[in-house]
Amino acid sequence: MLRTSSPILANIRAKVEAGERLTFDDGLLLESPEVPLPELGELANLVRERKHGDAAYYNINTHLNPTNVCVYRCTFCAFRSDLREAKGYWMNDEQVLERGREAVANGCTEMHIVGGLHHQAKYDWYRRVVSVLHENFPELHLKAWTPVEIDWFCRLTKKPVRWVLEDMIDAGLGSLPGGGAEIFHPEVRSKICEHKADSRRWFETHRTAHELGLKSNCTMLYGHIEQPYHRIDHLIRLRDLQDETGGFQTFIPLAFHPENTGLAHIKKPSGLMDLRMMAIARLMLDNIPHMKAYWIMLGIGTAQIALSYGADDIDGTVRHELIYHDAGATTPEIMSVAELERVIREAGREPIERDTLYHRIQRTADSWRAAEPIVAAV
Ligand code: V47
Ligand code: SF4
Repeated sequence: MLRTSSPILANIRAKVEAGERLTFDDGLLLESPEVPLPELGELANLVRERKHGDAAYYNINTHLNPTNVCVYRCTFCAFRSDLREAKGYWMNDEQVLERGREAVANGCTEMHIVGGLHHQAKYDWYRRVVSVLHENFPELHLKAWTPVEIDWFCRLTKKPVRWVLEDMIDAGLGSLPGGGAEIFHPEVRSKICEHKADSRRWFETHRTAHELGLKSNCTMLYGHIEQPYHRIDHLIRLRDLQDETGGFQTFIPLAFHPENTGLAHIKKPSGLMDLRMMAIARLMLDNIPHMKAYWIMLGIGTAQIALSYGADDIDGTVRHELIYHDAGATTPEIMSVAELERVIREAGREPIERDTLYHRIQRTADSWRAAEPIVAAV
């Protein structure tokens, strides 16, 4: 039973307590500024604790952005570079391998690989990023490529999505990250990332990945030009695919960071909006097991509070993050395991190290192994 009870939420509260699904209109109501944030948080926390108790998951991970040169010009992106700009880079095999060595030496279980679509890179170069890492560091899970990249690989190879995914799995791909989703509604997508893979393609890629046995994540980029109904539409599209395939593991709400982007005139979303988005996502996405409070993007303080507003995961130690730091994030570039665990405990939760596919990790002094799967209560 919940402590607070404003009349505006009475109907939704009854549904959440009974474990019933919320509708599009319920979502719009949750978006209303009249809904008190603490009560929204309390409802989301009810769902979060039902599924995960006090557990808060993290992993030991690193990022690799093999190039920042990109043919596209998404207005929200501070990471991309033109071909001839000084900040542009393009890694060779040795540089990629060096990142693999560093990851393994630091106990990483996961490498998150995404980047630009380089004008001159052939498909084989993208494939080699994965195969070189997998051949040399088979224990490292490679969570790589968004549907935007998979769509680009389809153009380069003139092959369908299924072929590209199968070929990447053959090279060592372990799962798909959640990026490239932005806002699915065409009223927004056509303004912020007109030319890259559209929502139909995004869903085709994740559906096909799930059919091939891959797990994946999903995201939503909020706090720019979108309206509340675009966000609820976005969440419901994700929920619909999850009903079909069950392949999403984690949803990550991504707060827009305006610095150095084409939308620099827009103010960064407040911490209050971040908490509201997390709570609404937890309530709407009843069939996605995990909600991630990505500390790099939220800041450590907001990520801690988010662990009581629906989130059960805080991402990982992270190293070499560029997308948010190029766009003005002031968070550290890395957190030690001790610090991550301290941050989680301080928020009143119990830290649990997981691998990418949500198995508990057991460590000895110099090795680790994936133990039993983590199962969310329905
Ligand atoms: O698709 C780009 C977003 C995404 C900005 O799967 C921006 O575990 C805010 O998807 N301000 C990439 N957001 C990051 C991503 C992600 C992050 C952490 C974990 C996982 C996971 C996935 O970042 C892009 C885009 O939506 N983005 N630029 C910006 N200026
Ligand atoms: Fe390129 Fe991705 Fe940036 Fe868009 S978000 S410009 S596709 S790197």
